[in-house]
This record gives sequence, C-alpha cells and structure tokens, in this order.
Amino acid sequence: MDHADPPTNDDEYTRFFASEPAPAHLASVAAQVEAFVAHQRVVGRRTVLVTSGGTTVPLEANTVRFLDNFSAGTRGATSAEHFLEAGYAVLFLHRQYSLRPFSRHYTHTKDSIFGVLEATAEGQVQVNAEHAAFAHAVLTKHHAAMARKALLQIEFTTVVEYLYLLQAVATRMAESLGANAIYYLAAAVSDFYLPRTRLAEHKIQSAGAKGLDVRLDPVPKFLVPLVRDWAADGFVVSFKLETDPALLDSKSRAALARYGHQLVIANQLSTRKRVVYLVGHGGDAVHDRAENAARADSAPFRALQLPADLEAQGVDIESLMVPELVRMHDAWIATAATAKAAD
Ligand code: 9Z3
Repeated sequence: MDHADPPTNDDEYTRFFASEPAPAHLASVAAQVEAFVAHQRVVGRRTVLVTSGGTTVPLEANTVRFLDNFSAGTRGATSAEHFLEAGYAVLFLHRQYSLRPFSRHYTHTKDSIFGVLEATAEGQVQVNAEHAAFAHAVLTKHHAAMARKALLQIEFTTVVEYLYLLQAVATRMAESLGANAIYYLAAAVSDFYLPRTRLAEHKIQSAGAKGLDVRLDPVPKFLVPLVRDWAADGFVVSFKLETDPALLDSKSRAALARYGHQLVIANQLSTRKRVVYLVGHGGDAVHDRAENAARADSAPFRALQLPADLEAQGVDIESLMVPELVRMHDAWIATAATAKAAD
C-alpha cells in the first residue's frame, strides 16, 4: 500500500478553486454540457466523459514557459471513437491541439492530410485512391456522431483549467445521468502546480540570473471529490501511468483503497499501446465507496494484451478495452437498479 500521498481534506478543493482563477470559457462550457446531457437523457443514451492529453503548469501568468505532462491523446481519442461505436455519447475533454476522435487519423501523422490528398489536372483536390475508402468511412462516422448530437469536445490547457472543467462537466453529467455515466480519466494530470499567488506576472528574465529555482505545490487529489461528490453514482475509471513496471500493481491498489472507485487501468509508458492492466471489481463493485476501498487488496489484476498479429494489422488496444468497459458498465447499471429497487 502506498501512503506517500498526504491526506486530502474536504476544504482542499474549496480553497484551491477560491485561489485559482476560473477559465474564461467556464460558463459557456457549462451551458453546452447542460444542453448535451439533457439531450442524452431524453434519448436514453449512456454517456462517457473521456479526458485526454497532458495538462500544463505555467511558470508565468503571461505564459511563455510551462511544464507539461506526457500524453499525445491517442488513448483518449481512440477510446472516444470506440465508445461512439458502442452507442455511447462522448463528452471529450481534451488538451488543446492534442489528438481528437476521427481527425486524429489525419493530423499528427508524418504527412498529415497531405499524405492522402492529390491535386487533379482539372484543378480539383481529392483523396487519392489508396486512402479513399478509409477516409470516407472516418468522415461518415464523424458526421453521424455530430448529426446524432453524440459528441461534444471541450478544450483545456493548464491543470487548473482541467480541474475547473472536470468539476463543471462531471457534476452536470452526474445530476442528469447518474449510473448511466462513465468517467474515463485518461488525461495525464500534473501532480504539482505553481499557485497563482507565487506566479510571476511576466516572462521571467534570465539576465544576471544564476539559475531558476521553482517550488511547486502538490495538486489536491481530485479523485477524492470526483468519486465522492462530482460523479456520484457514476462508473469511475482512473488511469495509472508508471515507467517502473514494479509499481503498477501496488499503485493501482493504493488508488482503489484511497478513492473507492470502480476501476484503475494501469499502463507502463513504453508498452501502453500493447498492454494495459485492469485493476478492480469493475461492474461488480458495490455502490459503496468505503466497502470498495476495503476490498482493494483482493481486487483482480488482469492484463489485457493486444496480440502481435492484430497490432501488425493496425488494430488498437482500445478496441479491446472499450467493450470490456461496456460490459462492466452494464453490470454496474444493473446493480444500481437492484439497489434502488431494494430501497
Ligand atoms: C494514462 O495513463 C494514459 O493511458 C496515457 C496515454 C497518458 C499513458 P497517450 O495519450 O498516453 O495515448 O499518448 N493517463 C493517466 C495518467 C495520470 O495522470 N493519472 C493520474 C494519477 O494516476 C490521474 S487519474 O494520479
């Protein structure tokens, strides 16, 4: 068990939000999310919040330099496509300019969109024959998701923006959708930040400086209020990223013991596209945080591995992960209904 983290008390997020400025687009995001979840509720569609990409920690208020967390956004963007395929609505909360569902196939690749386009003698631009069928399928899926009002994309950059938006989105989803919501937290969230009170206003000057000392504070553990309050009744999946494989099991169980949520997906940086570990009771988790936390040590730890032949064919591991989660969510919804009936 990992007791290295300081305990989070109830006031930590109240203080954090009181001292850090809210993002300018918070109110407009809240309004969009309300309309989006209201629609999913009316049409009876399950909804997943997918968070994706790294969070920055600015060193200056007028930011020139910042620290960043590693993440290209592949996990989030790819998972979002599979959730849509499975009939879910997707609220995609992502780092600005990181990979996005559907467009990811044509953005951060070596040739980007130019690799699939050709200029014709007649002065037109068209997708070349080799890529036409795939591009058509991707575009069709994207248009269908938008037409069904099943995809909403929201951007963040800093870790503070991320936390404000996470709270705003999760609370609105929870209120409307309860157990029908999954919270799939794949964004790489900084553990440390520089509080607004100690942030330089303008670009830090180097003239005459011997170096730069930066002292960062720990970011309050957001899974505490998320699991307990913001995402109440929802199916919460957190991710654990390590570079040392020896830590994956203990750190994942420590997270389950601490937050009492349903599942940790553990991955190692160098193998994250080939293997992930599902740690937790999943849909069989009881709807009681304290009881789940107490069962953390006995929670199953299961590897999900992408077979080499499938990898060679360009199949992604998220195509195995998402159906597993949908099955767990089915069970979660069923136990929620049983618990309600017993009340
Ligand atoms: C992950 O572990 C993701 O799977 C990756 C995906 C970031 C490795 P890519 O975007 O990589 O496909 O390139 N994300 C979450 C890591 C994290 O920050 N977890 C926090 C924690 O463990 C918050 S849930 O405390």
